[in-house]
Amino acid sequence: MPGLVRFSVSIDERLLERFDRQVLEKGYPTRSKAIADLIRGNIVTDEWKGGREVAAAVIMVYDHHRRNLSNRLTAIQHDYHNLVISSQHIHLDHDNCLEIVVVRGKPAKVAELANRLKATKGVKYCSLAAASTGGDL
Ligand code: NI
Repeated sequence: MPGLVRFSVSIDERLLERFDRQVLEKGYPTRSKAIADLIRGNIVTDEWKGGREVAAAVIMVYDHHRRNLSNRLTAIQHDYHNLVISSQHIHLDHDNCLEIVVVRGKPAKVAELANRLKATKGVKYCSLAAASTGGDL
């Protein structure tokens, strides 16, 4: 585990005041933790742009009563079986299902899977939560 280093930054005073308000509002224990999170966020953005292996969750809400929909969504996931690590199905209520599909792979393939799921008729909501495999964070 690498050690901590201190460094100084020169920044516009008003920008720092604004940042410190955000740090407070978001409940960060220290400014250092907030800055480290910003840097990590940038690294994850670069991982997605650079085509390196990433991790993500695809979250869907869909109509339980729609004929064959559950089977269609499962078939799409089988097309990407190399990506899919796990999936969880939650019966939200009598009519609605929520499904979380956890994936790991190249960003373009992950986005392709998410887009195919999203475009399926009967899917009410689908969102891709971009994450990282964590190695460089
Ligand atoms: Ni269900």
